[in-house]
Amino acid sequence: MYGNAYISPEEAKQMQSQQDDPKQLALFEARVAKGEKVEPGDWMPTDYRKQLIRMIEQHAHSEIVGALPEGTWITRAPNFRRKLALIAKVQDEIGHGQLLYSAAETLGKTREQMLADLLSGKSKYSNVFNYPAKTWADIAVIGFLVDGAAIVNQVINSKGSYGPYCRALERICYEESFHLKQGHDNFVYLATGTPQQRNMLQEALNRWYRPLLHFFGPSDKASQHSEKLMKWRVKLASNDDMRNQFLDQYVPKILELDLTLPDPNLKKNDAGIWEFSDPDWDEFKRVINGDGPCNAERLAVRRYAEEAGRWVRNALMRKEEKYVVPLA
Ligand code: BYC
Repeated sequence: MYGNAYISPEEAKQMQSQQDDPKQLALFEARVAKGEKVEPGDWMPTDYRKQLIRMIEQHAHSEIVGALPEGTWITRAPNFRRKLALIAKVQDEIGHGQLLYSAAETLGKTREQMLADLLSGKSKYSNVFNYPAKTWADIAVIGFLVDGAAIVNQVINSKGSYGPYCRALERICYEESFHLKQGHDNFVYLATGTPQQRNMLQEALNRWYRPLLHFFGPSDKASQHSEKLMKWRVKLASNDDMRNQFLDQYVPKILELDLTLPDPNLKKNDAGIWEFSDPDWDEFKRVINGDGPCNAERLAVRRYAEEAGRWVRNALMRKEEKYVVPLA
């Protein structure tokens, strides 16, 4: 998938020393404009490399932190079938993290450094995973709507210019489509269940509405990176366009189940654009900068996992150790 194209941080620095050559930049931009894929050994502007590391790394962190709210429900799933599906989904999310860390490593940042930056709070991860999954209905909302939102974003990003990220995303999207099916099944089951199940789902939906609007990032006017990322075809749709696409696909599916969304101003205007009340962008900023309801808890669990898994990594990294041949 990555063509064994691991680039060390030193190699990446050397490649960056040529960044200011305007001829190289013009050639690069012409290639990207034609829709060609950029591969790890190719010349790329320093900022392209930096932006991709930032974005892919944040995405990888989102997958492994994103497994936590659902992971806590594995032991409490309402039946064996739901438990099996949830175990498989959580395992997939961790696998997505692996794929994405590998894709980011092709740009010259080591996995150890990425994880250190996650644990120190330097790197961000998706806002949505800093909220609690209070009831089983939150698992239905995550599986249907968070995964639905992720698919909108990832299908678009998978057509982008950086080969290793796109290839990782293509595979991730296949798996996400199964997640969406199980989330939809769970969501519809609760929506058509007892009044208690419906209430539980409605309450979860009310809790997730704003974080879901935040998921696609700040409005286009406030987005810092979109302009450059779109010029370099890393992003092929703006934050507002992706948010609109998501609302277009999912609001009708929610309303047809006689559920409501907690915003009286949510409506599609004559131009086909969804309008909504201010989703509290201050809350978004607080949450992505470490001050959401579960940020401290999520990082504490990751720190514990890092510590508890250290002996395994050490054992695997001892090159001089002879392999033990299994008896079977
Ligand atoms: N959360 O200039 P902007 C999953 C930050 S996992 C946190 O618009 P950009 C799943 C942004 O980083 C799928 N931070 O940024 C897993 C920037 O801060 P910095 C997760 C956010 O990059 C397990 C600042 O705000 N998906 O589905 O042009 C179980 C300004 O933003 C967020 C991805 O990671 C946010 N939501 O566009 C279940 C998708 N939004 O870095 C499910 C990959 C913005 O300057 N990422 N920020 O400090 C992207 O597509 C883009 O990065 C975004 C933002 C559209 C999210």
